[in-house]
Amino acid sequence: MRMKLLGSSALVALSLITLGFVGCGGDSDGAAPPTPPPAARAYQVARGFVRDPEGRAVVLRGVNLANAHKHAPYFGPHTEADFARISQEFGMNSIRLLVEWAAVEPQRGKFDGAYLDALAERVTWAKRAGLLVIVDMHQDIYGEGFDGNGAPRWTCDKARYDAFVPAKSWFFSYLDPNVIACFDGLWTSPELQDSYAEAVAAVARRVRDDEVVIGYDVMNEPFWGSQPTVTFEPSVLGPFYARVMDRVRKDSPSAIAFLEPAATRNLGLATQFERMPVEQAVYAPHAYDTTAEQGKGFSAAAKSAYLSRIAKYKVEADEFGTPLWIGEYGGTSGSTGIIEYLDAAYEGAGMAGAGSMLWSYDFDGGYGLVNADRTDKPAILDVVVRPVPRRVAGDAVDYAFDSKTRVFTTSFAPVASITAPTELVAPARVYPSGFDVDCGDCAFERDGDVVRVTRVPAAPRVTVKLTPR
Ligand code: 9MR
Repeated sequence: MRMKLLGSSALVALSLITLGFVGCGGDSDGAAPPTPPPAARAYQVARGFVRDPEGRAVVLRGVNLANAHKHAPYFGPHTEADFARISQEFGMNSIRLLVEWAAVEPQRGKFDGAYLDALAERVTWAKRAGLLVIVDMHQDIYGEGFDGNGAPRWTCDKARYDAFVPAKSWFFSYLDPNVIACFDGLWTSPELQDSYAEAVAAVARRVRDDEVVIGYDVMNEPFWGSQPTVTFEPSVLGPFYARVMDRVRKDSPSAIAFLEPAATRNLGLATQFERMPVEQAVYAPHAYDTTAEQGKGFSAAAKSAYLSRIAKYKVEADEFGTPLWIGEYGGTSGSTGIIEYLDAAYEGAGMAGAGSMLWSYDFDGGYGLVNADRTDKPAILDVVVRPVPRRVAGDAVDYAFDSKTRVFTTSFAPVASITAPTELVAPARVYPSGFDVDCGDCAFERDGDVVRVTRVPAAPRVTVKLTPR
């Protein structure tokens, strides 16, 4: 296998760190239905943010749902009540909903209608809970042939699966030559890429709802196979993203493309993208500290480098002219420094005005937000459940929370033509005795956990501050 990467020690360090993604594809399901008319209530990308139909900047704060979706039967124990909890109790407005290619298209060219129905049911739960959905075409270690997830087995040679030797830590398995060969199969086969695109389009046809499913994270943590890392993004991954989104938009014209850089970016290497390869895109890297991802905890010394990483993501997003959305951040609940780590993730996202999605809303002793026995992890919830400026009638939004004083501030440049109110959510977990609102010479209304700023002064920047009672 050609491995024109970065030298083998860098490669080992690289693969050391998590971040995988999906695999290859199959046939289409025949003629696609006619393209639906443009949506009346579509979300779209403008001036550095995802915008709601009223033009407000939407800060997508939410959870990944869920690790439990990776393997058959492709759904976890979550019920509609869990979806409601994300919104009502955690004060979040969105989920990154994990979908597996193998679940959509277990046999080449045959889509699993029962799976798609069950997926659509979850989208209905999200809608009733007031959550926006970003469909995440997930993968780890290419696919099911390698005891990973994502691609169905039919997308690569059985001999490759048979010859695979799992590594001790799952993410090292990316270095297995058989895994690399299957990724190469996808990156070099237009037919397989078309199959992938058809599978995502099959999902889009079943769940399209412009008020809820706002877009597609086309591939989780794209791995480069044996493609040179310096050209993989612009020459291979970008055209792949364009191919998939062109196909998806035939069925769902308003779908936003949430585009991840290559997994090398998540490991700290520079992105080689100079622009996003499709219109209406959101830049969607992940924010893991590589030491923490190896189970070695998060130290105070690591914080500034971690914040710099997120600040650099913001610079990249600005250069691309796209919003920034951190599709995954998180850590295992028992690990050293986990509270500081999650706090830093919020701080970094807030400085960048970015959306961010916790990995993950599972019930387990690891990254899961809740224990396996369904009891809460109070210290984790205390740092994950935070106020958020969920819809903002303006530009250049940022936000911050001081965990000692519990003072929350958000500021933005108001845009007079956006007439819908700015909405902040201040969950009761953060302010059990209530909170005061200070926004200078503005007018606001309160509705439980929600503050609606209905009028702001004619100033270049407005700051809203919440203080605990
Ligand atoms: O937390 C997940 C772990 O339990 C799984 O064994 C592993 C392989 O499927 O995936 C972990 O989740 C990762 C996600 O799929 C991709 N980004 C990093 C996540 C945390 O390591």
